[in-house]
Amino acid sequence: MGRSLRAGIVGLPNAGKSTLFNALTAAGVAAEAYPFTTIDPNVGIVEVPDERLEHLFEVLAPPRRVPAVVEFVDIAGLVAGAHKGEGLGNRFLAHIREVDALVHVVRCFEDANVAHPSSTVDPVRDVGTVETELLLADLETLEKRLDRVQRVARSGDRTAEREVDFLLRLRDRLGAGEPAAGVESDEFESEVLRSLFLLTGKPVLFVANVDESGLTGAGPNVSALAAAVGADRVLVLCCKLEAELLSFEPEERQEYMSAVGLEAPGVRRLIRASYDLLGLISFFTFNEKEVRAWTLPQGALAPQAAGEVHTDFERGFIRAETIGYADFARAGSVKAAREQGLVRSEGREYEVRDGDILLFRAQP
Ligand SMILES: Nc1nc2c(ncn2[C@@H]2O[C@H](COP(=O)(O)OP(=O)(O)O)[C@@H](O)[C@H]2O)c(=O)[nH]1
Ligand SMILES: [Mg+2]
Repeated sequence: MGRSLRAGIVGLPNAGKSTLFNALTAAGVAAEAYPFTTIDPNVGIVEVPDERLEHLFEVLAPPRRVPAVVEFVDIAGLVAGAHKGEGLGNRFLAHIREVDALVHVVRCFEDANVAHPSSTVDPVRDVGTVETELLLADLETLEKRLDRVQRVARSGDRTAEREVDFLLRLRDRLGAGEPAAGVESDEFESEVLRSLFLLTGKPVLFVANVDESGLTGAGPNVSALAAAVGADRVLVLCCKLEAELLSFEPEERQEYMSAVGLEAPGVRRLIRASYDLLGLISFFTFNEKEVRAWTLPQGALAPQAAGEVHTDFERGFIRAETIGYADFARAGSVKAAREQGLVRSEGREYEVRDGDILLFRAQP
């Protein structure tokens, strides 16, 4: 139940990973509401900012509000040669396997006082260095599996033969520098892919870590990065500024952000971008104790939403009383929504929409 999204922050040394991690996690959350999360200094639990939840909290007024959270992991130790155990090597790779998505911090800021592992600032080269390590680690994983499955296939095992075909196709793809993510695969192949836990199979959001001056206009470093990985996967942030913002009072913070041309704190933009990248939506529940936001993949059906809340709810799912968020906001209360016929009864096949408020009816 209620598993949160886990994002791993990766990048070369001195790219600004820990600075970003500190900025993200400084606000802190009440951990007792999230018993399923890990206790580890490199793991930070960050609330998903959501105005809809705040509005529901105000209107329904239960004792507490429980936002959805994202876990960010500061994954240090990536250097050229990591796949061979250089730097923190294997430990680093093991950490990456455990996350759902990667936030890849790329150094775009110039600062003579901060050493760069390759002396010069060159975001495209740096991205290449990191991606090569991930590809090489995946190729090793593939070789090991191939070795094993090929032996089985030689005995005429049809399933193993199918797997070998797919593994060879994957190996060609990775060998050509393409990530495992996006490979065409049927149902059987997708299952094989999942079982491999490949590092290049994860969605990646790039954070272009710029100077303060780089926030308003895209400098040559950001343009080059955007051209290399696709502009829609690049979020421009000044990690140092984000960390500094936290020391300000709220009003001062707003003033400072306007002065440097920031609409919202980077934390907010980063979480929003992660949700979009991963195709995640939110739904809400409430009772006399709390109003709560939950995370679901787009396309998930009502019983899966119920299962997030309580495993028993998924098994015993009958139907969910559902109010669209916009309907609720217009009606102003659950009672009014009911009177206006805006509370729908949805069954097992209902695809949950972003912002839905769900009341589950389950067999006890
Ligand atoms: N000038 C400047 N320095 C930064 C920025 N982000 C991080 N730094 C500095 O770069 C150094 C390395 O940052 P850190 O977050 O520890 O990098 P990590 O090795 O990727 O975790 C620190 O001294 C930071 O203060 C930035 O946006 N601008
Ligand atoms: Mg660090």
